[in-house]
Amino acid sequence: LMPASPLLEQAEDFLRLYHREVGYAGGQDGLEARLETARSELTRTGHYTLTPGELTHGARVAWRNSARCVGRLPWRALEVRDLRHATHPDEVFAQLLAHLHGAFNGGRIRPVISVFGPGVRIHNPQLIRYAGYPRPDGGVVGDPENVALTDHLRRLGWGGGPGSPFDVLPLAIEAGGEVQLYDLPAEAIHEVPLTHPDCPALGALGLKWHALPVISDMALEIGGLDFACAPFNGWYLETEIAARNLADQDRYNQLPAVARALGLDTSRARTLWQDRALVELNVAALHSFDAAGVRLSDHHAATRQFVRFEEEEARAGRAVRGRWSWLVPPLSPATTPVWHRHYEDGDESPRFVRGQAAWV
Ligand code: HEM
Ligand code: NRG
Repeated sequence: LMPASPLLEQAEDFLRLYHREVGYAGGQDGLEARLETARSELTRTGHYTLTPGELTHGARVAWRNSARCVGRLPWRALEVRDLRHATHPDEVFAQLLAHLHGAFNGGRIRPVISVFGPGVRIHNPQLIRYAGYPRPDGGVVGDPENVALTDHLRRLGWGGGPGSPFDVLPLAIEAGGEVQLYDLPAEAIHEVPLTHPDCPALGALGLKWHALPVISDMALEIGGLDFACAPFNGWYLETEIAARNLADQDRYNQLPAVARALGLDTSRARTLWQDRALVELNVAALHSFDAAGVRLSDHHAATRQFVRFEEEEARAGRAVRGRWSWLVPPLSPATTPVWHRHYEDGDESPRFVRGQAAWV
């Protein structure tokens, strides 16, 4: 009899899940044989190795299990790049450029994840992030969310950018205990300037956002194994950019400027100038990404697709976990179907787990 080990148990759970959902050649015998190779590798080395097929399915299931993600319908289409051999920072950076290029795909964004080898970590929470520079008056030039990251990169030796509100930060890639900084070349960064279909003054505010959200601070956990560097992307939902990043008072805080561009009466909250500015900023984001040919979801389509995901999962006999407060969009929430539904939160493996920030 095997000594009970948590890693062995998690390995067996995942290999059984893989067999249920994908299947080993040879049916039940195939599963038993695979369990045996995993057990013997674990006994010999304290570790076991996922096959490329297991890694691919594990990453897709981690997306399917992401309770805070409203975009899960196409979970089977996630492209998984098996880069477990890559452990040198230069190689990691080159592969990240290839990831950005393939995922952007000329604007027809594809969901992609790159899974790197042991000892690799990216300090940036996303591959594309805008610097935040504190001003003497207590304000911030750029993205206030990234002030600590910006400071950390400076301490690692970054000289600083031109000082615009949208300076793209360099990447800090750690491998084998050593950290190196890399500037992203301009051709790796796609941005969309925001214009409004019938308010040119909104376009004149000089707002923009980057096309790709590539989350790089979450570990991918499959069958008890942790892949600390496994950056993934889908495409943006318009509310992420226009109802939060550009709108929140502790982010770019652009609603007052948008309201002025729209000529709204901002003297009292009761005119609903913030609400009206918010809607038009979201209209601008959808209009601009469409005009640029860059994929961007809207909260009505995305939430309807999420309900389809729930229906497909029910048909497959699987429970869907969800965190209501994250699934519900921050704009016109009660006009979307998820507002009216109940969700059970949960955290099943395979899953994505946020790592600790490198600077704390
Ligand atoms: C969270 C949409 C693809 C995994 C979210 C959020 C949105 C979203 C709106 C909430 C973000 C927030 O409020 O800050 C989408 C859309 C996708 C997509 C439209 C288009 C395909 C993916 C992919 C993965 C993924 C490909 C992983 C393979 C997650 C995870 C979270 C999340 C783990 C929680 C992040 C956190 O805790 O900060 N997604 N997503 N999503 N998504 Fe998706
Ligand atoms: N709200 C964050 C991004 C979080 C993840 N969102 C996605 N993920 N769409 C922001 O930068 O605004 N994705 O993998 O597509």
